[in-house]
Amino acid sequence: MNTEPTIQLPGQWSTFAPDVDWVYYFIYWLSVVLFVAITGAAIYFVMKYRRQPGVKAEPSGHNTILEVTWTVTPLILLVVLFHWGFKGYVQLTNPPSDAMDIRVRAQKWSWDFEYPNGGHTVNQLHVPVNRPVRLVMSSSDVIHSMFIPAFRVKRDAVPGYYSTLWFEATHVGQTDFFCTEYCGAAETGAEVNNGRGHFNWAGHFSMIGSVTVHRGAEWPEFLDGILRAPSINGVEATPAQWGEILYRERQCFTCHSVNGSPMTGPTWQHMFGHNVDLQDGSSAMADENYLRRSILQPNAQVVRGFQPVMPTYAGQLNDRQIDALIAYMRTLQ
Ligand code: HEC
Ligand SMILES: [Cu+2]
Repeated sequence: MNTEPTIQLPGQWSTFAPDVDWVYYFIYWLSVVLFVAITGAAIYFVMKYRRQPGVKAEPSGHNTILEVTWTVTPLILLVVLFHWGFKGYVQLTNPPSDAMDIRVRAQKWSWDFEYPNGGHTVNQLHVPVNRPVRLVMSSSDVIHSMFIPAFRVKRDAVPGYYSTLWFEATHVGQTDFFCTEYCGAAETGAEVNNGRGHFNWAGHFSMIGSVTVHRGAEWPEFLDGILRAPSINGVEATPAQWGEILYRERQCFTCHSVNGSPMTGPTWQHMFGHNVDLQDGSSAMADENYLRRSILQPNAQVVRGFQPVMPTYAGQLNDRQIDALIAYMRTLQ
């Protein structure tokens, strides 16, 4: 297996990659040979049978051997290709029964991954090496599509339907995944930095992320880590520091600024401890209970002047993470 990229294909990082590449190169070289042979024959015949004085054009009649050959040869090639393709398709769609499940939720414009212990990551998929993993995917709005080139796998995430995708990574390291279904874009109203540049648009192009393949021994440590406060220079982060990390990791920044400018959602600056005007004409005090409810049931109390477009984080953020986010909001006075 070649884990380095070639001119045509990315490195081979999963058990599928060698087979997929074999079929790919077979079709590629078959096309090259047929292109040269057919174009060559066409040029040769154009020269050989060009109009010549004194020679009358006449059909040459049947040539049974020739006709059988050009019918049977492609037939055999196509049957072989179908056989390989179908075998590969069956493998790709049937995960082994001991595969580890990761729940994938796609939405405009991010990916949420939920691991067996209930921990989450956003736009960063983590998997262990040499172990079959099954992604159980859904979408909460439009059709998205998960494509991991180095694993040679791709499948749509469809609203109202679970689709699955499985692979077994064979190489430790970090690679990219993409959304390969154009899923729209919108102006965010303010400049945001998503770590790959400054934008005042969010959209399909923001649905790019990384896949980290961990050594088997590091995997339990990774699972543990997503439930705990991260450490900064070896010291466990304070709740407010953790909240700031979650603000970025969980993509709150795509709709909420911390500098006073309204975006798709209200700014978090001067929010904690102030009165908030609500859509229904009433107002509420932005205390811990109000903020917690805004995160878990965003449509229960909608802030005046904003659309009810915030997704719920119920089941995605645990209590300690919500506490950390509130602690961070509290510092933004
Ligand atoms: C898709 C855009 C979007 C994302 C992503 C988003 N929000 Fe919101 N949020 C909104 C909008 C719009 C509102 C105002 C309407 C409402 O109250 O539902 C809002 C309101 C809020 C409020 C109440 C604000 C106020 O001034 O009263 C809080 C708290 C909040 N969001 C927290 C979060 C947290 C925490 C995250 C990340 C984990 C997050 N939001 C991610 C769009 C978003
Ligand atoms: Cu998408």
